[in-house]
Amino acid sequence: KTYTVAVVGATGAVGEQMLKFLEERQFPVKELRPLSSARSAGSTIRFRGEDIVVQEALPEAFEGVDIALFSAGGSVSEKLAPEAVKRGAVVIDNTNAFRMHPDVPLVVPEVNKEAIRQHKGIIANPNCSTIQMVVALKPLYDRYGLDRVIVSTYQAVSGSGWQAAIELQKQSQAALNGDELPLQVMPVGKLDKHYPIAFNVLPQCDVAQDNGFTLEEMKMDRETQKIFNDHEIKVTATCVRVPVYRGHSESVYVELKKDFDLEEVRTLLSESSGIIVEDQIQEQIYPMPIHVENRTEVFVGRIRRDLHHPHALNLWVVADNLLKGAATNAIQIAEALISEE
Ligand code: 11C
Repeated sequence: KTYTVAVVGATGAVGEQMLKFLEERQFPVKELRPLSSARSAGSTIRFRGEDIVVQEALPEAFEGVDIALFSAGGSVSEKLAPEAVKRGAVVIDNTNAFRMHPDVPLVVPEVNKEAIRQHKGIIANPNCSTIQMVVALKPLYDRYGLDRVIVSTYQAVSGSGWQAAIELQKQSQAALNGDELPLQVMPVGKLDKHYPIAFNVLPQCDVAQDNGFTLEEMKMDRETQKIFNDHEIKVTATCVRVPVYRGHSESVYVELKKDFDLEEVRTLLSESSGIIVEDQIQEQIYPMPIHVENRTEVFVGRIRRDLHHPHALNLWVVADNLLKGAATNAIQIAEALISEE
């Protein structure tokens, strides 16, 4: 069987990777329909050696679509995902729009693939920072039980889209030339106040919440509980933007429910699907964003027993935020979906 697949946000940072990945994984595409805002409509994308014109994402564009991959921002998904579902498509949504909706499964295939079956037209792809963390936590959760997690992130600018990546480049050049820095996107494009990301770190990756956390930090807590279907897991996150183009890194402190053997932890992680362990600090071997670009796995290193808590360990987790953090996970969901048919 082959499928008509729409990609909404086809010209964006994640959309581009979705197209590339559909092609690389030989997803059974009968017709590809790249969709975008009116501004980018009319441009072309290349898919399987052909130039395909990008159409404006209007409700009618979903006629005959089997699977619609959305990555064009929450407001676009809110407006158009129901239109796609109405016309018979299954939506895999990469935005925050429906993730917490009780009828919408939130899926990381390595953790809760079976949740896909409960969909009522929309399946949500979690936030990039959550995805890579839960992939690393899953084997530990299954073997030892998970009590609490304290995570600090080091997030790449591409998480905010290509405009942010361009801003990092322009600011870096301007700073080295001693010129005034262009300030338009970071830390949060839609807010009025902007700070440099070049030669800086920004302790804000999304809008502020009333409790003093940012939305990105709250996503890491709530999404983790929903993906594991365990509302006892406690996640405290501090999300930070760093001047890296691609690849989110995370320092993760994990309190398990029982004691563990460190070698067993290394074996468990390295034998788990989607994880690569790079952990030889004496040899200076550990994951780094510069090494994970275009890789679909989650990389784990710096695995060490906590100095104080008897059941706690510390991990360093790195993944390509545009791939496993977004496009790869979405296509894996699509693959799992069609494998059920
Ligand atoms: C970032 N995690 O790096 C964000 C991007 O909820 O899907 C993805 C936002 C989301 O800024």
